[in-house]
Amino acid sequence: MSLTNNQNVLKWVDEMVSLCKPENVVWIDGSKEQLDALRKEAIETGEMIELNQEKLPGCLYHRTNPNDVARVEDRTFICTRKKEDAGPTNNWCDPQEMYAKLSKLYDGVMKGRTMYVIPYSMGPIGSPLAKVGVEVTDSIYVVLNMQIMTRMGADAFKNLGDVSNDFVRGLHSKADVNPEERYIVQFPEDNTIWSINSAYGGNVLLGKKCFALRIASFQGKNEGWMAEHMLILGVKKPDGEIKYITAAFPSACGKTNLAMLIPPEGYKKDGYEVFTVGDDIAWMKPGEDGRLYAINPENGFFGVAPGTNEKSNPNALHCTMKDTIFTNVAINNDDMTVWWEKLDKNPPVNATEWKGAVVNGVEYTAEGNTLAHPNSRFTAPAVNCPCISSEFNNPAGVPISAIIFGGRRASTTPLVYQSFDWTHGTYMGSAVSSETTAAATGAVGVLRHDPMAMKPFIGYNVGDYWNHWLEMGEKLGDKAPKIFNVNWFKQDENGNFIWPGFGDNMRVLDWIIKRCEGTVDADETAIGYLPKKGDINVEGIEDEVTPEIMDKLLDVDKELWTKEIAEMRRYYDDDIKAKGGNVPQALYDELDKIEARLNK
Ligand code: OXD
Ligand code: MN
Repeated sequence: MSLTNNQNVLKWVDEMVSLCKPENVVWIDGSKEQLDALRKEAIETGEMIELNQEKLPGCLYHRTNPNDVARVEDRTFICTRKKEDAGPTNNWCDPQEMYAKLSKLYDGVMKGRTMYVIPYSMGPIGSPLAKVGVEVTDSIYVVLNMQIMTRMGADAFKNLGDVSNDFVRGLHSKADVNPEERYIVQFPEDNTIWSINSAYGGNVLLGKKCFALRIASFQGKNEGWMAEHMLILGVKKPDGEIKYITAAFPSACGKTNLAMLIPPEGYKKDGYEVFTVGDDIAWMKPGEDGRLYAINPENGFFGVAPGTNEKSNPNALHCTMKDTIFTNVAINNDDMTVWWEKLDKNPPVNATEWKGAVVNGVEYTAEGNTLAHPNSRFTAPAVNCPCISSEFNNPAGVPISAIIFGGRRASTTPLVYQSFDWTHGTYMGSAVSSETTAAATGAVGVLRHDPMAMKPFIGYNVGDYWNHWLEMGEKLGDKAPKIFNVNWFKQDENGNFIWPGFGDNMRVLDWIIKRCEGTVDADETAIGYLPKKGDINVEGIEDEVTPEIMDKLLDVDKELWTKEIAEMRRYYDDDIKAKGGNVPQALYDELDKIEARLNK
């Protein structure tokens, strides 16, 4: 039974059925009975494994094909009619050509299988910022994950009504998980996503990266809003006011950890608290009062498991204690619980590693193997989060006071600095990059540019995207959030991190909030406003962060910054402009201005 009278939806689903030729079509209404039946079926077929229901109630385990464990950027396409509209950061193909090629792969692909039709809302149902999607898939794993990650089920159609055509059409088939024929394709001009031959979350939960970032960034440009790869958090101050901040970091820079930060003791005593609105994606639009408001379009967390532990992120760990799907972590066979690297120091002796082999976990890890895949994941409902914001479901979103950019930089970039204005902040976002470490690649100091942490997710030409940022700044005027850059990863000469990070990042948020309120002064430097000596509170960590260390953390080295500016000029010229990206003149002007200030 279909769940809507919307003819646009019905017609499109019919077309997908004719193409994929499933044996059955099941509309997902989101009811408990239906989901329980699907869980049961998935357990019976072996697609999912039931974990210890006393220790991990409602939790399931799933293993993907070893060739299918991460997003595949080289097989991800933006198909716009004109190649220049996809720009230099995307793979491109003509939409008609791509539809024709993929139609052959989808033709009859669901024969003997069930097609599940999943209505979902990105954002709280009823929110003016929310959008509807429909994903058809042949995977129960996808249905169960979408139930956690989105507002899924019949209610999602309420926002759409009977006549609107404003929904994103997502077609997914795991097919036979053939990496040679794997495609993750966005057609932004048609509100359409086609994904085939993968069953890994980031490629198949089409509401997330494909819709909420790639398609939504394109929609946002045309409709006057922004879809960003940003966490959203609220900081409650001792006076009870909550200030909301978004932050964009490339992967492996701790977005989920910052979103769920637990303040240091001194801050807690003073009454500070941090609340999570989102850990990965923010949709932001000017509100009636002219300020920028953000919602988290998601309804859960698709977090990286390894490294999550009681110290790094107790709140995230807590999220995974019930109703969670684990993918590619290890199983402790003795009690059917889960384990991953750095969860604790005790790998299970009787373990099943992520590919499914039963091993002695202690010996196996001692030999240098990992029990969990490094990109193994938990899919956990947002309601499980002990510090979830009371505004999480607020249809109006939360007003944003500050936007933070950051990356992993061993040197050059100070702990924190503030842009002079929105345009300079847009420059800072365009300059986001992460440096590889010796441990990771063997080569220290290799820069990977990841503008606004959005490189794999901008659904159109990056030059137009930067221009959209500049236009949003003009629209917001003096109501625009202040823009900051942080770097938790500065190192000393011996490669040791010199900032403790994690909960202590609250000290930097504190300075950022005070800058927004205008209650703390700053030093004007060539690169932006930096904290004055003594203005980053180090109470309780004075032994670790001595005045000398703080000097290093806040150092602006003229030579390194001259190199940085030269590299940005090269990046704009060679990687963007020469390849069809229209770098706004205002960003080149920012380069000139920083250079002039450095040479003053
Ligand atoms: C990512 C993710 O890859 O959130 O950024 O999974
Ligand atoms: Mn992400």
